[in-house]
Amino acid sequence: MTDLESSLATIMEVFHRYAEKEGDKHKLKKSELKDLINEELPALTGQVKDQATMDSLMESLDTDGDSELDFQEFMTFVTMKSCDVYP
Ligand SMILES: [Ca+2]
Repeated sequence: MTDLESSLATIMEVFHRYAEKEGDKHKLKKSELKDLINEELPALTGQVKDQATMDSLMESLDTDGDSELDFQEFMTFVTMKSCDVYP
């Protein structure tokens, strides 16, 4: 695999590792997203402790309003974070 292909596979693997913890295995609920951020993106985001921050992040990413993030919605977050690193 190329670097980009293996990177995409890694993103998908991390998404599923957290998504399958509770409930729908193909979607991240807010608590799973919080764990993913705190455990996998500590340098980029810092620890998210504040519930209001999580609530507004979830609200902005959850475009279909089902209170969970599917892979496509999660990728929006990855894109936002990538733009923070490489504006
Ligand atoms: Ca959703």
